[in-house]
Amino acid sequence: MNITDIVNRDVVNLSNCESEPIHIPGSIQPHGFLLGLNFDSHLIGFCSANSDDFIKLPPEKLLGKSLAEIFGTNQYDSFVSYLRDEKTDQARPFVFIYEEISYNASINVSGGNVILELEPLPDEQLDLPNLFSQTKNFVSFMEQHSSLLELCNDIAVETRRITGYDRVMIYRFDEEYNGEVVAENKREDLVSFARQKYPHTDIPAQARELYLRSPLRMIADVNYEPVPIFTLNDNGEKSNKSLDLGLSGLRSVSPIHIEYLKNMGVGATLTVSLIKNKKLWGLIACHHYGPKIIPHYTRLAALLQGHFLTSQIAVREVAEEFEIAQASDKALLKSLALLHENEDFIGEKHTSESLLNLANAHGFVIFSQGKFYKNGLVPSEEELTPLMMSLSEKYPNAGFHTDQLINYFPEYEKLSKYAAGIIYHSLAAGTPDGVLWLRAERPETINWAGNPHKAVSLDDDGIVRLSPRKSFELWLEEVKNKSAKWRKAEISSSAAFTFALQKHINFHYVRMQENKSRILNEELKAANKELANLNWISTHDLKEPLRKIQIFASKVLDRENPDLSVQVKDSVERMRFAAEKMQLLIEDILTYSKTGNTEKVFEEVDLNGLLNNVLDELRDNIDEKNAFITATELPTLKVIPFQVHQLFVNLITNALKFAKHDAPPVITIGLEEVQGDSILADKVHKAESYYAISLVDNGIGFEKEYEQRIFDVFQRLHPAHKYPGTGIGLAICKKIMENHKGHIKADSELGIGSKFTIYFPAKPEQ
Ligand code: BLA
Repeated sequence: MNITDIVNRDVVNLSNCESEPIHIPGSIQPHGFLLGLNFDSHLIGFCSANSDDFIKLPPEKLLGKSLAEIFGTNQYDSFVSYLRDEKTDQARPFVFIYEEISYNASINVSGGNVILELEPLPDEQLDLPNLFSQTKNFVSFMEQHSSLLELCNDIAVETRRITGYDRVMIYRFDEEYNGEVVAENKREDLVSFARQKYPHTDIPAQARELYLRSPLRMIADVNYEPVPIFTLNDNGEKSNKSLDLGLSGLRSVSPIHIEYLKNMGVGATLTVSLIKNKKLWGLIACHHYGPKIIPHYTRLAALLQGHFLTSQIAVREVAEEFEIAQASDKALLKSLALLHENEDFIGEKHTSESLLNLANAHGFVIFSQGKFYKNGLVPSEEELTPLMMSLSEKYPNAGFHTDQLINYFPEYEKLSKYAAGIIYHSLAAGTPDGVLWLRAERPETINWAGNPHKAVSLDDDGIVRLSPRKSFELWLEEVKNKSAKWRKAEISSSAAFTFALQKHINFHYVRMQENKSRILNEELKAANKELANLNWISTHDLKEPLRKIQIFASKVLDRENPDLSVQVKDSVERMRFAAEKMQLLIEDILTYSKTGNTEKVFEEVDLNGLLNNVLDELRDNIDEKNAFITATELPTLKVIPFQVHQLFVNLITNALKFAKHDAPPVITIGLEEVQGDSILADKVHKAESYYAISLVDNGIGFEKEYEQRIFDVFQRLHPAHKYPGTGIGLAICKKIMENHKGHIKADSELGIGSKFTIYFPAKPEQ
């Protein structure tokens, strides 16, 4: 018979231990022996070298045989039915008896093999632990304590009581799988490991992966000699068979880890996985300072402690998180109430304590419309401004939070005193407006057991030693620029508040606009009222004294008082002239204000007749200037007669006034029908047709740039002493055309003449 072992002899060192295939060592620990049966034939395909130590049969005598040949047909038959019925229930192990010695058989299926691990029973009997008292104790722990840490402590005490290890620790992982001893129960003389932290490299990923599958391991003696597993070498060559021992309790342990334990001075261990949401949350880690084997059912009792604790982790964590969430929620509701009750929340209520409490922050800042509103502990505005800019650029839409701002913005390290951690939300994308919750730096000292950065140690020659860290001397790491972590509830409360604040700001803005337009409206009304007053004042208070001045002046001058000196006469004459001008101005202003105010009564009017009336009215002026006026046939239109009358008066008076000195004025009044789209004015309907009545003169004209401005009130293009007038006439014309839903336009060329065109809708709306 040709047999061979399946020991994995690949050399493991610190640089490849992350990929060490710890599930297929090809060897076991010596406190039991292993048989691997072919799943179908039940013939022994694998056997550990130490079978001889237990049943006096070496692998050569076992490989290729049936179990019936070794243990007899009776035991074999009941084992086959056990395999069929019980599967591989650890709580009901199968017991083989060989030469009056009982062996506890733990069974698992691996690939095409059924693996049997046989350990002699300590007192020849399966010692059932008192499950009732264990459970009762656990229930009382649950009732006594609310915090998870207190529960961990109780579990450590209870596990040590049940198993008798020198030290029992509850070891908890952080996100990076660095571990911390969060609870410990130990022999009194031992140094405590409580609160110590160990780097994630101490338990590599493939080991953690394996501990999810197989939740309990025992290393009975770190000084053990691994026992090779043999198999038949069917074809005479070197076997490349392997056996997955992932679920086997006897599996031989990684030599790196053994060295680690030796460095720690530990003689034996028991480890139970604590699993939450399919992830390794932590371990119950037991140390003994000498070899230690505990029987099957005691191991199961330790496993049960693990299950107890596991069952409570999620519940307790959720309960603790819930408590925080409730407090944060309460503060959020209070903040929202303040927001709803205060129109100027930002200005008046930004210092409310509830704003800090909703995120358990030390500081809070709103940056809105170029102003900071600060609450609690916050950096200066000079320091906050660039931070706010950076954040709004990097996170214009999404929220952002961190407990270590310098990881994202190293340039703000000096802000860590107050802003080591932040929650940020933009208030309006594309602007620097936003909100910030701040947490101050929380300096922390980590008690690393040995320098975590020196997982690999160099010996004196500078050669990498194939051993884990030898030194477990405390290595204190000061953690800086870091705040406490933001919890889910705090993050979501801050988001909820920001959302409400955004709505509040928008609402506030709309209300402000409404307010503004209401005030404007009121001002407009007041102005209109004032204008009406002006009418009244003008007639009664202004016109009357002016009339008196004029009469008085005329009297003085008429009498040709010889006593009056030429200067006095001149002064009085000027006074009379000024009064006359003033009266004209008042009348024009009145007309202007009336043009907008008076009720507009439209009537069918024959514009030819209307024009004739105007020309009659201006007859003296026309004759005096020797003016020549021609007009084509004008239409009959629905207009406000007195206004259109005024319009023609103003336009013709203008043409007469701005005539050239050396040539008599020639004024031509023409008519055309045009489409709205040719007019180029805002309020004109493009699709409607218009009557375009033009007044062309040969006067002094004006420069093109004034073609628009000329219609503004008090706009003068020519010096008043040469061309007297109030500067309101054309503004009145414009207003009249607006009243008629029409338009007025000026075209002119300096020194050539002007053309005024007035557009009336051909079919005015009713
Ligand atoms: C496994 N390392 C482990 C295990 C623990 C630790 C608990 C599980 C195995 C067990 O003992 O049951 C680490 N044990 C600790 C720590 C404490 C403790 C931190 O009691 C603290 C009190 N180990 C290293 C380095 C490597 C390494 C540097 O320190 C490799 C680079 C490897 N650790 C390693 C391996 C295993 C392991 C490979 C798996 C052992 C196995 O199951 O075969």
